[in-house]
Amino acid sequence: MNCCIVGLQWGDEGKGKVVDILAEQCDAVVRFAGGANAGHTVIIGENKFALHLMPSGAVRPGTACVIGNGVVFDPEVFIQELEGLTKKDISMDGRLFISENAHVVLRYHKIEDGLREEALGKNKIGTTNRGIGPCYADKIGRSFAVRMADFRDLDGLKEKLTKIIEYKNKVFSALYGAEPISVDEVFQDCQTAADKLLKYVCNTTKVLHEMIAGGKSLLFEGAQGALLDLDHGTFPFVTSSNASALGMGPGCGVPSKMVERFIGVIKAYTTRVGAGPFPTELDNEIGQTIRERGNEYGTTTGRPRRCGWFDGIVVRYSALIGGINELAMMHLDTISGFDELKVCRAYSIDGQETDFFPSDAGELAKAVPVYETLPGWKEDISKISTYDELPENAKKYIELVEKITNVPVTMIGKGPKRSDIIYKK
Ligand code: 2SA
Ligand code: MG
Repeated sequence: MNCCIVGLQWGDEGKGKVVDILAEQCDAVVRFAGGANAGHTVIIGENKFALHLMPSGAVRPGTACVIGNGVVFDPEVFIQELEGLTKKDISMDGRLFISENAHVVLRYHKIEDGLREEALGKNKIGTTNRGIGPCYADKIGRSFAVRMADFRDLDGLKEKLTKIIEYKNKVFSALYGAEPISVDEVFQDCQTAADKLLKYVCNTTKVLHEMIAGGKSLLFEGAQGALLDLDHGTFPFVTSSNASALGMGPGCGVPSKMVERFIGVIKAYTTRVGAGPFPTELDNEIGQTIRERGNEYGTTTGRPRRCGWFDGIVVRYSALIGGINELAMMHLDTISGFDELKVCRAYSIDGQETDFFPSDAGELAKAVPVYETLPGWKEDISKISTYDELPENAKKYIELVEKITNVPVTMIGKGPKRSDIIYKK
């Protein structure tokens, strides 16, 4: 059975943990979108792994890890992650496959990311500064793209880089007065990457279809969340990939009809990092309490995350476009202890009530949430292991989420560890 796990909010829903749990039953974990902007935290025993590019399956010794063509690959970050795993005696040899068609994030992409954000000033997107947008822009533009396969011909790559960097230097200097980038430095990065990584570079589409034909089960791991999807999220406050489940097919070459389970990961509340509209945001003490209790700070950049009530309109929409048939609700423990809890079940936009997520960020910015208020619970749920033992009000909260989103909740997170999970039939 193949399964795809994606975030249904603005990222950081706790996908890493859900992937880690389900990876036990799978032969391979596949990344299909995003890059080193992602941050997946997996806690195993005393070890905490903060992974960015490496599929979360890496922490399980027998699991194959595949990085699909849709990922923008940052060799510098990846080599660090690889070495970090080696230090913990985790070897990737024989089980790591990197797509030859994945585009490479190079230092000029990161520089460009910073320059563009600076130029936008107060209108900036609030990117992670990992070169994601500029690298995807080069991919779509085609003329200046570098892919993993280019590492096989370093002379050819040097020639290509010379042209690319000549162009970039002209543009960066004219537009931003930036210092020139050295071809040699970028080329050296590529040489190091080729040395350490070429043995893993291959046709991952072929690898995946051979695995499927051999009866293996695959787990497709999304990065970020559906609302950060370039086409279906809150543009322009999005990332530059198809971060929703819709990105799976194009990002790895496996059609979604080969996947039976689409699991959408949600938090019991909502968070967002970076700029952009966020209707249920709590810019107050409640939001601050959620941030502290939930440790809501970015894994990649350490930025404090904006926090708010659960938004049913967001999740219903992202479940719909993703073909989601199960929800995994994380961080339920974080909202224990409140007198009452609110869940957004509609938006009021210019006095009109709607229950469909607006596709325009300007419209969304005007949305006033229409809430349903529920009583909270005071019990500590971290020691509970079955659904039946949950406080009645927690069950009512979960049932309301199911009712608004039209998707059943099958897993509930009640703490950071792998074992901190409750299953609901
Ligand atoms: P980018 O860097 O071009 O992809 O940024 C564009 C927008 O996408 C948001 N974004 C994210 N939002 C939540 N989590 C992400 N990953 C890290 C994490 C973020 C971090 O797991 O915590 O550490 O700060 C992530 N990656 C991108 C970003 O905030 C912009 O709004
Ligand atoms: Mg994250």
